[in-house]
Amino acid sequence: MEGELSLHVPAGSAALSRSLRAPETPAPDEFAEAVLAGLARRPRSIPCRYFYDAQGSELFEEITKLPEYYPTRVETMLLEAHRAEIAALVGPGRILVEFGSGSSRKTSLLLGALGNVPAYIPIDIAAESLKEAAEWLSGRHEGLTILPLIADFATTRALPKVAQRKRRFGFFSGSTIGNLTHAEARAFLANAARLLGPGSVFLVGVDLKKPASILIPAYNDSRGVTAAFNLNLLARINRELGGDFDLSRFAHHALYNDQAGRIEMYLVSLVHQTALVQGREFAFAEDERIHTENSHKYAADEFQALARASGWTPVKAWTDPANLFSLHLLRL
Ligand code: AVJ
Repeated sequence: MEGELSLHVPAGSAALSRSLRAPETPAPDEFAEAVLAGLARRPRSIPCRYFYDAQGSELFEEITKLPEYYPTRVETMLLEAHRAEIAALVGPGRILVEFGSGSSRKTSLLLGALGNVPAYIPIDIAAESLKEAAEWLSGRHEGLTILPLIADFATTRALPKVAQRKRRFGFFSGSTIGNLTHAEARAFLANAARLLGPGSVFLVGVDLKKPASILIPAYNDSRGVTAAFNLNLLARINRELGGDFDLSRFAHHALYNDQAGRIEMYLVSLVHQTALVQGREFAFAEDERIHTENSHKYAADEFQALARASGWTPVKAWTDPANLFSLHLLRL
């Protein structure tokens, strides 16, 4: 396979390797290019993966603890309730590959139930989170081989060589798939199928469609943590790209787009103003907005149709009694 990473870990050893940086990993100035291009286009938009610098990752962890933000809590509850059944369906001895692993807190539940896991490969763009997560996990799962991969999960084209020795079990939690459009989600699932390979299984956490009266508060919480998370994108531009955004003159805005079945987040300019980024000036009209995130919601059968269209066969789905969140087990 071309562009394949090779890494050798002695069989059966307790190894916490250094993170591997995938060849596809965005270069540091990719952030600058994405911001400059995003602010120049109409409508303005910046990809949501840039939320996750060290401070953004911390703010996201805070979001997951908010009373209004049900996804993390409900998904964790579903994993706790069904992990034994999931483990039985997945079977022992598979290498666990996690896409957009973040803090890996939910993974620990799966690892406990799975028992024999030859290696765990967390893939995330946030190098700091990966490091912290690997340390936290290695303290809880003695002898587990952890091979962190710093990469954008959406563009990862190869796994470390060691991952090809055993069958794979993919895990994509938190409804991160919701950040992708339907077309992108299909492409991602098809790429994951190629990456994980024949005989693999895939567990995907997907946020369900529900009334906007529940969705909106989840993305516009009363403590303003989601607002701080969104605004941190401008703070990050100021820190890393010599920006001079006045954060007090932008507001967080979240809406539910019923037609598209998704939450959309924006940063809205409260006044007519200009901002500098790497010496380039951008003018904002009052009420002009920067699109910063989509978070698509799927009915369970909608997601299963998408999975089928990408080559996967749904095995089983689990939902909570209030129908807030779903876990889908797929096989190739
Ligand atoms: C991490 C993408 C799943 O869409 O719910 C939380 C990110 N944005 N609050 C989501 C997020 C605002 C979250 N995902």
